[in-house]
Amino acid sequence: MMRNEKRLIRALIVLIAMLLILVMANGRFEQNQQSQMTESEDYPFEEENMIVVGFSQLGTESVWRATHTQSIQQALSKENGFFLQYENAKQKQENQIKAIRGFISQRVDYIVFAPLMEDGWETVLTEAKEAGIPVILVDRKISGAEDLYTTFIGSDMKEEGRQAGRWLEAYQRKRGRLNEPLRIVALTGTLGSTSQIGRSSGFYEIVSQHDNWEIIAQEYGDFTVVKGKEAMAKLLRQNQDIDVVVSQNDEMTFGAMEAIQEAGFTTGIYGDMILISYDGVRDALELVDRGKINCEIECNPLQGELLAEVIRKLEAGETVEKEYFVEELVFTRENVKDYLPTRAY
Ligand code: GYE
Repeated sequence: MMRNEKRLIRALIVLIAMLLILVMANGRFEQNQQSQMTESEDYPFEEENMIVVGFSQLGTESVWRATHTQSIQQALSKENGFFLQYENAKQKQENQIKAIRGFISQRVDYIVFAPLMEDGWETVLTEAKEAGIPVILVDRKISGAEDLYTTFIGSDMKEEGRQAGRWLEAYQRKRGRLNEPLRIVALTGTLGSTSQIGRSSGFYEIVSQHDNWEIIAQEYGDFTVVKGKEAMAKLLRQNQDIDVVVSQNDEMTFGAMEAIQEAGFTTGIYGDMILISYDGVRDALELVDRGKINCEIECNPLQGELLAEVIRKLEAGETVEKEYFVEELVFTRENVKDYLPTRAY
């Protein structure tokens, strides 16, 4: 072989070796990059030192619920220092239990949850307690041991029920009919939920103070339009001599109004039946303004800010109250115009 050829081959070998080194080095760099990425995707909160919150919402049955979820998501945002994991239980207790177990195994800093009904949480909340994870109840409460949760943030449901009764009293008094007989039907929410239990007992408390008032029938409408309509239609099939309909949320009220209309009756100020509803979402407030719903007992879903504040207090080692109630109003045709233009939901 000529000397020049030998040189050329040697140069080629060196060149190939250099290329190989470069390719391998690049491969390693990319691998490194990728593993860094998956690490930060799996554990962004650890890296950025955020407060990790697992939130088990009970479902998406109403505008109230959607607003409640949104309020919590907005307040517990990344910008505010939270890493929020949201789970929707779709109205099934077993899904909520599963979600809470998931949060426990992930060792989140806090568990926030809106219990579908009051009973049946002892086992899973004891597990959370044993894992040392504070539980914050929002919207609805649980029955039994109070040491299974740190604090509650939501509405005073029993007071909401009383408000409905008190409004009815005032309305009848104003019309000079306080002593006339009143035949009342109730559309109630999810059986065994704090909103159903509290609103019923608060309202019945006032009803029982009037011998001339009678709750002639009650049906569960599960807080949805469809069930509310079904329940009202059933009540109307049984008895059409109804003076007052009390419906425990706006969705059931919308459904009930359809059933009432289909049966040939009207509601509201000039209607055949007095209609009282709970929540006070914008569409319902519009119906108050039009005189079709007599009274809306507000239930305030904007609980996110208060929740964030309470968690920050706990983070700072401060003691917190056992329950926090949000502020709520009563809307009638007299005051609703002041609130309608700014109603965000
Ligand atoms: O009134 C209803 C929702 O628990 C206060 O649940 C809540 C109730 C609310 O489905 O619209």
